[in-house]
Amino acid sequence: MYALERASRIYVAGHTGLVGSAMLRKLSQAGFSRTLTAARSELDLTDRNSVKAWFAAHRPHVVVLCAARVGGILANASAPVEFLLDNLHIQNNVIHTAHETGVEQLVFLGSSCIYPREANQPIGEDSLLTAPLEPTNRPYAIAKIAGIELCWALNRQHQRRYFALMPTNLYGPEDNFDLFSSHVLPALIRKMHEARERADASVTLWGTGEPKREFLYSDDLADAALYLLERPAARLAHLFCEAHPPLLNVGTGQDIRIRELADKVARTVGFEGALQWDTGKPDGTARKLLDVSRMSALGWQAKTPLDQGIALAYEAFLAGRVRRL
Ligand code: GFB
Repeated sequence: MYALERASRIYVAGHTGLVGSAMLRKLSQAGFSRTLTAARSELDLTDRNSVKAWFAAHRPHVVVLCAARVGGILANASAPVEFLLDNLHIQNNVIHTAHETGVEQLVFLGSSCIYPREANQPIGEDSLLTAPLEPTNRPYAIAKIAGIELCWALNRQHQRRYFALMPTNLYGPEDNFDLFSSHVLPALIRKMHEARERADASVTLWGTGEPKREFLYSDDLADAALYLLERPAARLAHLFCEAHPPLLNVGTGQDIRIRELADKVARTVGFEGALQWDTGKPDGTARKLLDVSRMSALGWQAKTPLDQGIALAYEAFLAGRVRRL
């Protein structure tokens, strides 16, 4: 297995997004000096020939694949074709080309929505493909499951060491704060911040507020990815055993009702008005708490408590550290 060195060429695909930017911060803090990135104008990841030419020119040793079409519940439901096809193109091009150019280690990023809608809670890695998916994000989930399968197939057939991390709902700097396409936490921050500035009496949130979600600060996910890349091969034997797909859940092990999350965001932002719930908008899955015992057994735990993370995300929003669409 490739031993990571401070001089390794690590390609972070999707470096301007929520996860990719966190990965760059982490690698830079840890002293990796040869991180590779490519602007969208320079490299279209949906185009196989461009990806091949870029890999041939830059020869990364390791790839962290953070690039993806992502979005919240309504974005997924309103553009199912793009959520399926863009993700399949990006991941097929990057993972396959990485293999063809001899990249020994690759981290692929998925999402907890790959698991069945009615999975037992907390959701263990073994529940993959055991029952139907949540319909609001099924196209995205199926693309991500195909990416896991590709990593697993390359490991079996070509002795690669490619693995996938399944984070729970992420948030942090460089998040998408667009009110239609964002995830819930950035949406709540922006809605309540703007409502406070306008002195509105109330904000309208989506669904019933009853679903529960688990939230992970993006820098914690980057920390987990680097932690695993630096582990000796023997410690990761279970991850690369042929009988199981090479995936690990990454989360905090704790979830919260959307209603309670809204109260926390209101306190952070200083919004004192009322919360109204638009029940015409979808709730999505009722709960998706990850079982993080495999990561815990490997010695890793999330470090950022939710209250601190929300404060950091709000600071980033105020400082304009947001993803431009
Ligand atoms: O974060 P979110 O958009 O996506 O929504 P999912 C989480 C919950 O928050 C849902 C509620 O029950 C929403 O109805 N919510 C309340 C809001 N107010 C708002 C709001 O103003 N904006 C948004 N966006 N939600 C996504 C998947 O599912 O999770 C993706 O669609 C991915 O594929 C991602 O897996 C992690 O948690 O339901």
